[in-house]
Amino acid sequence: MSDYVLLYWSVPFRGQFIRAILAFADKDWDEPDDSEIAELMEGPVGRMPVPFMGPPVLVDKGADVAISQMPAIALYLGEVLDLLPHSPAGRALAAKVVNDANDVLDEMTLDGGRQMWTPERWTDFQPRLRKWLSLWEETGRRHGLTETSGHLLGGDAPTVADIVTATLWTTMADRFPAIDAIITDEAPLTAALSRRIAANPRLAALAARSGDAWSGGQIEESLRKVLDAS
Ligand SMILES: N[C@@H](CCC(=O)N[C@@H](CS)C(=O)NCC(=O)O)C(=O)O
Repeated sequence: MSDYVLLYWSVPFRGQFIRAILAFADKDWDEPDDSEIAELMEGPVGRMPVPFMGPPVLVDKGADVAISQMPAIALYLGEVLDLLPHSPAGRALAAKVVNDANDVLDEMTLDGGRQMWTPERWTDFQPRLRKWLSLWEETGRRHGLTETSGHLLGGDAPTVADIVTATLWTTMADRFPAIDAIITDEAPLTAALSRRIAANPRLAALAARSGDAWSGGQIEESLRKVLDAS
């Protein structure tokens, strides 16, 4: 029996960060079906493991802890699995990177599909996507990241900042060649770091079993349509 339960839809989107952190640390986890998550979400708040609006939710059974909000879960796991920088500033920067990654997902899905991608919207978004990538690149540069070595926030070992970075950019790059080209062009150090971290055998195995979809839903369909036409 696993120590953790992860409530997240069966797509490699926001919850994939949490899967990646658990996999990197060689932890097992169980995932209930999408229908069970939907039932829990729509049911009384009093029956939820933690009061939450949307998944991911992580239950750490051994510690009797349940947490929602992706960055809070990532930071919790970083703490208990020793995947955070050791200085207070480093820990805060790791939290910042995880929050940036969450913002990128929101922007890439136009806030969870409130609007659909059109060629005009995608063109208008390009400078902003490149700016996000340049933030990663500059962060790595300031911490000694090179094409072949180093970590996003420096240090000798990967932290949640590296795992989240790799998951964010490689999950998109593997599904959308046009986005892969933008990532490599704008942020070569980040792209190389992401590929190095994603080559970890447990992360590679997670990626291999994660299917071809990304966020799912109509918003992914609209993104694919725009990218295919570009
Ligand atoms: N800020 C939350 C966002 C959670 C969220 O938007 N979850 C999506 C899936 S990625 C969902 O299904 N939400 C359903 C809802 O909010 O009703 C987090 O970082 O975890």
